[in-house]
Amino acid sequence: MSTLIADVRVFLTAPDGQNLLVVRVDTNQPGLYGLGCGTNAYRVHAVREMILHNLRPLLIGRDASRIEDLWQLMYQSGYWRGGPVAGNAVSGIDMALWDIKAKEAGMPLYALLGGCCRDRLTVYRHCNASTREAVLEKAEAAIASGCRCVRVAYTAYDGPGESGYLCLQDHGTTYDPHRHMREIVSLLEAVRARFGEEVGLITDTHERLDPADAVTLACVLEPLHLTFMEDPVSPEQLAWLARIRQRCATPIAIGENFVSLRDCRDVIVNGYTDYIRCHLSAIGGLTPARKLAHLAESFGVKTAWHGALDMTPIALAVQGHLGLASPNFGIQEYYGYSEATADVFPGMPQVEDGAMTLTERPGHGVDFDEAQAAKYPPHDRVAAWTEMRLPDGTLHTP
Ligand code: GCO
Ligand code: MG
Repeated sequence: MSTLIADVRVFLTAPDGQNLLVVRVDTNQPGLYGLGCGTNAYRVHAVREMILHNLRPLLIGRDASRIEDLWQLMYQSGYWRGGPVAGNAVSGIDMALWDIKAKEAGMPLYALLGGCCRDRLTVYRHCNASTREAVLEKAEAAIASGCRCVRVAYTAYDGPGESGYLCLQDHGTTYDPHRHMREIVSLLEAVRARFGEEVGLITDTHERLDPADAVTLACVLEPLHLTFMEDPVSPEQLAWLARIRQRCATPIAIGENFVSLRDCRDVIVNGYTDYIRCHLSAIGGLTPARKLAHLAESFGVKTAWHGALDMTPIALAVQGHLGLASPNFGIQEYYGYSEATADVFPGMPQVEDGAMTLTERPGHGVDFDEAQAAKYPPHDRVAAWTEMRLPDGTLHTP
């Protein structure tokens, strides 16, 4: 008997403060369901509406085993294709369908994807703080726990007499790009000097700099032998990556805010990046991510999928399974979720000795506790960090 899609449900929850979106696809087989992540933390309601009003009616009664066909059907069913929201909606369903298929096969997802080609999924940890000492302390703790690679940044610089923030991500109001360049170089030098060449170093430029400044920074950082410099330019300015390549050997990682496979394809085939790091819950899920991993492999590019807190542990697990089965896995971003998130997502990935581990259960291995999730309702807070301004008040578009 075919496994048919019986229902598609959507759950919103915010156990770590970020809005998360979980998709549950039920089947006509008793007890067989799949879970996926369709999180776009800033647009969860729009994604939910699209799933419930457009994709659910499209999918009910269809054969759940035909993942590729259903992906194509969902992708083109609204005539205008692509973009965030639609990409998130498709991602949530797609991951759930892979979960169902692996459960039916009785295999952990990585086995279905071709099996392990490595023993460990090396992670990098975030060591962000507002002072150099605090960053060094965090890096020390991460390294002592077995972590072999750290991503360092000032989240804010609010020392005495300072009028604003040197802010790379959160909590900020004012952003001074040139100060960012100066401060990040000396911070990275300090971390390198303290921990030596054995430790991998990452910095996230977060598309904050003008492209010409990003070229300069990449050149200045060359002697520090970074694992990578992340997102030096925005998706609108990808052509500038060519200049970085011409000028220096600092490795580049890009892609967390790409929503089109065309953006990824161009940076891969042009040799603009060393790592591709999309948000699997935005690009359409595992189906396109597998294709991307294969494309990247054939061009000598590694994966470093986006692993921030604005995605569920389901997406993190799916990335992990893909990483285990991809010869060109590079490194996995890992923030670390709270206890509250662990209660909502039993079986979520864990990190030990600098590596991420997954359960061996059939499927992606992460479950969803609806009652726990209901304790953390979603919110309508406006994201403050995307309204960052230059010292003269100009809105600074990341
Ligand atoms: C990262 C990212 C994130 C993003 C966040 C936006 O490298 O992990 O830059 O921290 O800022 O995902 O919501
Ligand atoms: Mg980033």
